[in-house]
Formats: sequence, structure tokens, C-alpha cells
Amino acid sequence: MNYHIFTLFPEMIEQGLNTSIIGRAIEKGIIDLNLINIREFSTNKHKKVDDYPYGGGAGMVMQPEPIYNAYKSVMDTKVEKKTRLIYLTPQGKVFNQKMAEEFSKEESLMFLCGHYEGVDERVLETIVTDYVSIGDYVLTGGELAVMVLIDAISRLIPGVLSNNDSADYESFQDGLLEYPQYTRPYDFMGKTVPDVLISGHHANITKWRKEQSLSRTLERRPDLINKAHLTEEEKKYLKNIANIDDL
Ligand code: 6GU
Repeated sequence: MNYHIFTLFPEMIEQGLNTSIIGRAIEKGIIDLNLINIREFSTNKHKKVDDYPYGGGAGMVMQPEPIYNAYKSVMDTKVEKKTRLIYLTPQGKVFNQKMAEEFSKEESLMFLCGHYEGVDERVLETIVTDYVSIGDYVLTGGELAVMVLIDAISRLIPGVLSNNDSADYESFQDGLLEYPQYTRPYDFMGKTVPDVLISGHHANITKWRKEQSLSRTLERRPDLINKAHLTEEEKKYLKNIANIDDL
């Protein structure tokens, strides 16, 4: 996977993604980060990239030419025509696991991080294919958001996670929250590990974990229950612990 990121703060993204699992995937060559500093494509002698908004109002707006020139340089030399360009904005579609899966199947992706009060609408209309938000709150720029997307997308690419981690991922696939985990010591401040986990009875452990996933999802994220694909047995369990008739 080749990521091309247009930003005014490449060092922020570099620092954020060069550690831990994603950093290792970059080292291994499974993913490649191409950070493009929009400022380098300014044709202004002061390397200016923003200006006052037409019509007045607070803040500055990023000008279209530096962004378009940066985009052109990548399009002409590094990517295929059909490559998607994702603009990070609170006005976008809210990112979720399904979108991460869809993006992870692409060969390369481009991202545009905005700053200031926004980006001139004309360049967005010209180059953007997808508008994506990471939630209903406002950030100062798209850099943190693009790191969130790249982390979530990259862990789905074969070879990025170890086999161990991948197996973990499968159990989250059903749209429920994870069951609680425990490790040593057996006794922490008087709290002991649930008996079933040290019983060695694998069928019981699997059943307990599924029930924990279900009850935890019902309690913490009831909105996910309706979307999850539940078996009749799972629905029956939830009906027993809640008072839900219409699952
Ligand atoms: Cl993608 N960008 C900015 N600037 N703010 C956001 C966001 C993105 N998603 C939520 N808030």
C-alpha cells in the first residue's frame, strides 16, 4: 500500500506513524508513506499557501494552486489515474471499520489535510473523490485524522499484524465489543481472574467470552446491538439479561 499525504505538517505525521506496528510495516516495506509538503508547491516568493476569504469572515483559507500543483506532481509520476483522494474534514462521512476494510483493498491512496478555516472549494471539487470525518467534533487540522485512518487501514493489510494479532481481529469482526482480558498475576489487589479462564475447559471459555462480549456491548454500546448479526442463541442470551423483546 502506498500512501501519499498532502499536508503543511509532514513531520507531525512522520513522527506519529513511524513508531510501533505501523513503523515496523513501513520498515518491512509492506506500506510506504510519501509525505508531500504543500508549502513546497507554493509559487509565491514567501512560500505563502493561504489568503483571506472572499466575502470576509474569520481566519484564512488555503489557496488552490499549491494543493493542485502538489497533487499534479504525484499524479504525473507516482500513481494510477483511478487513485482515490480522501479529504479529511468534519463535513465528511464518519469513518468506520467497514470503510477501513474498503480502503485497505486499494493499491494506493492519497490524503489531503486541510488547515486554517478551510480549503478553497474549487480545488476540492477538482481533485477530491472521498470526504471523510473521524467524528462529530472539530480538530485544528486533518493530520491527526489521517493518522487515525492510516492506522485503522494498515492493520487490515496482510503482513502488518502478526498472526497472533490477526486472530484477535477476527473475533471483533462480528460487530460486538471485545470480551475482557486478564494476565498474571492471578490476584491483583484482591481481585482474582474469573474461574472459567483457568478451568482449561475451552468450550466453556468460548461461551463465557461470547456472553461477555454480548453483555458488554449491550451495556456500553447498545447502538451496536441492532447492527450486529446475532444467532438465535445470542439473542436469547440478551433477552435473558435485558428485557428486550424485539432484537
Ligand atoms: Cl477529518 N478533520 C478536521 N479538521 N476535524 C475533524 C475531522 C477531520 N473529523 C472530525 N473532526
